[in-house]
Amino acid sequence: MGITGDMNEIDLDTGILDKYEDKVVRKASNMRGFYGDEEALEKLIKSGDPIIYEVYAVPREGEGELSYGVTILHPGTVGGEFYMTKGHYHEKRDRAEIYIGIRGEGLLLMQNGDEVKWEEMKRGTIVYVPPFWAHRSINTGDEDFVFLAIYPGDAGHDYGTIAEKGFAKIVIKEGNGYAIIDNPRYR
Ligand code: M6P
Ligand code: ZN
Repeated sequence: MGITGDMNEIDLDTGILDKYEDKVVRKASNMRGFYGDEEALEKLIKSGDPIIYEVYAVPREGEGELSYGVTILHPGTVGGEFYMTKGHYHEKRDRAEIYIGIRGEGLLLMQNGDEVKWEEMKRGTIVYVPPFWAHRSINTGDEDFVFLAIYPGDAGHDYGTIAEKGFAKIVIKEGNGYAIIDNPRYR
């Protein structure tokens, strides 16, 4: 890790960034309140508190700039719900984002008010998250789901709205695949 210049390199097979300035690690204990089955989450925390996901970012926070980062979302479930990111709106709601799939498979769940949509992602998938849409990624596979995200430097992360209300849909394991169902806890 160190201060990066304007050039960087990503290993397109692993998603590993040569240089990054911010590393965020979210363990099971950082995800309290985000899963329907709170008991299952506490059990997971007690059994070693595994890392759910890691973000390696190069932030450029000024207006007009772009930030980017790689997220490595590990495989697993909590009470039937797949491992996922917290998800957020942008503090500046009118800021968009682009996701590029690198490895593994997952979903990008998006929400604007009560309206929900999603896209499947794998290596090479590009998804445009329009302004005003909250976004959460979900690992629906059995290996790491890795993607690159690029977003306006001044977008900011608003986690509060999602932490309070959740997404209107949750993604659960069903057989060898997944099902997207109404979130019974959605407010
Ligand atoms: C993507 C981007 C980042 C975000 C990360 C993890 O890389 O959208 O801005 O931080 O995913 O998601 P979250 O911040 O919702 O935990
Ligand atoms: Zn974002």
